Amino acid sequence: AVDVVALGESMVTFLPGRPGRLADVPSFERGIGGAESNVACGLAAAGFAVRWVSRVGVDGFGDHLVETVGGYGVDVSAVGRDPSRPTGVYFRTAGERGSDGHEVAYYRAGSAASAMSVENVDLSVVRAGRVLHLSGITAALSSGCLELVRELMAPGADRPLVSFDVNHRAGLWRDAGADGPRVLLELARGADIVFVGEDEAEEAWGVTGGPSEIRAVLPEPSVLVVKQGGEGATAFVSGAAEWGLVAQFPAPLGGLQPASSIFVPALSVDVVATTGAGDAFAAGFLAATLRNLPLRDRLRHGHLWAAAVLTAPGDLAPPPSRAHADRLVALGDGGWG
Ligand code: KDG
Repeated sequence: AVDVVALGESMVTFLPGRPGRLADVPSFERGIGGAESNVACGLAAAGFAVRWVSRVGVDGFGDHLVETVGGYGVDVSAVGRDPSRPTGVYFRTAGERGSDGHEVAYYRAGSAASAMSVENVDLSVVRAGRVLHLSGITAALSSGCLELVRELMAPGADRPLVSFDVNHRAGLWRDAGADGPRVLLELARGADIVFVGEDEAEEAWGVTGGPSEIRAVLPEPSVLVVKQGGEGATAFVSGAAEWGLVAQFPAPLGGLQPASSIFVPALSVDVVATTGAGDAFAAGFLAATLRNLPLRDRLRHGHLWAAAVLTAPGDLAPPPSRAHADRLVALGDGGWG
């Protein structure tokens, strides 16, 4: 049985050999990135059965993505190849996403993945896991991708639990000429577990009042996780709909109370690069969800997995071992915040 299926575009990434403006960086190191495959790789590295669904070109970068993601133990058998479109790549500078001087240059317009659609993706393969992880990036890639995401999220007996990371990428929506914030809100409202950054919610929806105000505009998801950068994260779970989740998981949802919320502080670490940290957080939270851990521990696992990526230069870093993570989580509030 498949635990998690993640669908989305991945790219070969080029990480700067030194800090500075993109115009000044003379050499780059190759890595891989892509929000959804980052989640898939983390979960597979932790021993979960994970499938990544996407499309890549018939080119060396496509081979590299499939081989690398597959090397993490992710099932890549449903990744399609498109002979007429290239695999996307992107370059970036060092530092924090969103900070001054942080530059990202995508070369992904017209990529193989941006041409994903209900026609060339096998929906039953995507719906085959307990959890389907999607993000707002896919919705921004093309109208065909948006239709695919909408179709996958449509209510139905075969719909798995849908996890949705808002991942607002203003540049992509600008290129698409579409109203990103409106679409992202619509999609988030239809998901079961939603991840959103406090800064993202402000940028996309103009919500400035923190987690409770974000919950007020997004009351539908059974689980809403608001990431508050270096401060921590707040999770909200809701009553009626939340009990729908119980049917998906074998044991009672330990520790979840209807209509409750919990804040857990982040770990304080020396940040090397923030890219991929949100994906690692989502992977850690989902890993703990699949293990039916209490809500507080789900947030703690999210923070632990994020810390591993924050302290590495690339988009990906091996998650902590389960035994190690469980020991740290068990320290509780006294040893945590
Ligand atoms: O979350 C990290 C991603 O942003 C990065 O891997 C690239 O998928 C990517 C994107 O579209 O920004």
